[in-house]
Amino acid sequence: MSETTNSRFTPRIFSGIQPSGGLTLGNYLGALKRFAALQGDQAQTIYCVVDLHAITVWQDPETLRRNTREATAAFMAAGVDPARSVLFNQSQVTAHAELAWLFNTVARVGWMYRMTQFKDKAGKNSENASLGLLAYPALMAADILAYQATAVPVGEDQKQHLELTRDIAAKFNHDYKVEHFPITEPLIEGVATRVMSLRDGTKKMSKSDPSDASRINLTDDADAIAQKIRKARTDADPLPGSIDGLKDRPEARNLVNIYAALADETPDQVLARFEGQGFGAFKPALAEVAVAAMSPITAKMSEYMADPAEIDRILGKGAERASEIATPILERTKDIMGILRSR
Ligand code: AQP
Repeated sequence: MSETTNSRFTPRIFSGIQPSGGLTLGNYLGALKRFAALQGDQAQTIYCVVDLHAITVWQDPETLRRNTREATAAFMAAGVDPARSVLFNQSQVTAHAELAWLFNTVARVGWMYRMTQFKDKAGKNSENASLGLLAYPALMAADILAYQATAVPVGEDQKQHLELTRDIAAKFNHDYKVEHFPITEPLIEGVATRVMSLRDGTKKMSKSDPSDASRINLTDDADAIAQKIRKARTDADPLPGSIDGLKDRPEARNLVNIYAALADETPDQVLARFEGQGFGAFKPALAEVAVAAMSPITAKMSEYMADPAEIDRILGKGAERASEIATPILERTKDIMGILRSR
C-alpha cells in the first residue's frame, strides 16, 4: 500500500508518554508542547499515558500510580485539553494489549533485536531483560494502529520504533491482502526533537538518567532550574553568530536549541543576540527564559495533583472515548485474521 492511500483513513494523531519517572524538559519540548499545538488542526488528537510500556522495566506500584497521575497533570498543564483531545492511560483500554498480542504474531524476532532502545535499556545482560522490553515496539504499534492513526508526533529517539510500526502495518496488510492499517507518518519537527543531557551533550535528556542534574524536571522550582542551568556542562569559547558554528560543541548547541525552543525562536535568531558572548552571559538569560516558560506549567501541575480523584475521572472518561474508537478496529482485525467469537 502506498502512503498516499492513507487518505482513505480518518486523519488521526496518536502519541504517548511513559510514566516511568517524572517528566522532563525533553518530554515537554519534544512531545507535550507539540501535542497541545496539534489540537484543533484537521485531525482528531488522541494522547495516552502508556503505563503498560513503563512496566517493561521495574516500577514500584505506588510510584507508578503517582507517576501516571502526574504525567496526566503534565499533559493538561502543557495545554492538552481533555475536551478537545482524547486523554487516558493505556491499560484502561484493553484493545492495546489485545492488538499487541496479534502483532506479536506478525512482527519478527529479528526486528525486535535490531531496536537500539532495546539494546540501550537491556544493556550487557539482555538475557535478563523482561520479554516485554523486547516486545515493546509491537505494543507501540498496537497503541497507534488501534486508532488507525495516520500521524504520530514523536522525538527523534522514537523514529526507529515508528518505522517498525509501519513495517507491522505493511506486513499485516500484505499477508491478509487488505488495506486495514494506514502506514503512519512520523511528525518529527522543530528544534527540540532531541533535547540532550545537561551533563553530556551526546546523551539524550532522559527521565531515568541516574543523575538528576542531567535534566530539568517539570516539577523543578525556579531555583532548581537556575542552578541546573548554571552547572550545565559547557566550554570556554564564545558563542558564534550561527548554529553551524556549533557543530562540534554538543553541549553549547543543546543549550542554544533549548533557548530557541522555549522562546519560539530559531537558533540563529538566538545566536544573533549572543554572538561573541560566553556562557557567563548566556546561562543567566537561558535560566530566565526557562523559568518564565516552565513555572506556569509546574504551578498548574501541582494544582491538578491536589485533586487526584478528578484526574482519575478524566482518565476514565478518556478511556471510554478511546475504547469506542479502538474496539471496532480491533474487532475488524480479528475478523480479518479469522478469530472466532461467539458471545
Ligand atoms: N530528550 C528528549 N528530547 C526530545 N524528545 C524527547 N522525548 C523523550 N525524551 C526526549 C519524547 O517524549 C515522548 C515520550 O517519551 P517516553 O517517555 O515514552 O519515552 P522515552 O523517549 O524513552 O523518554 P525518556 O525520558 O528517555 O524515558 P525513559 O528514561 O523511561 O526511557 C516521545 O515522543 C519522545 O520522543
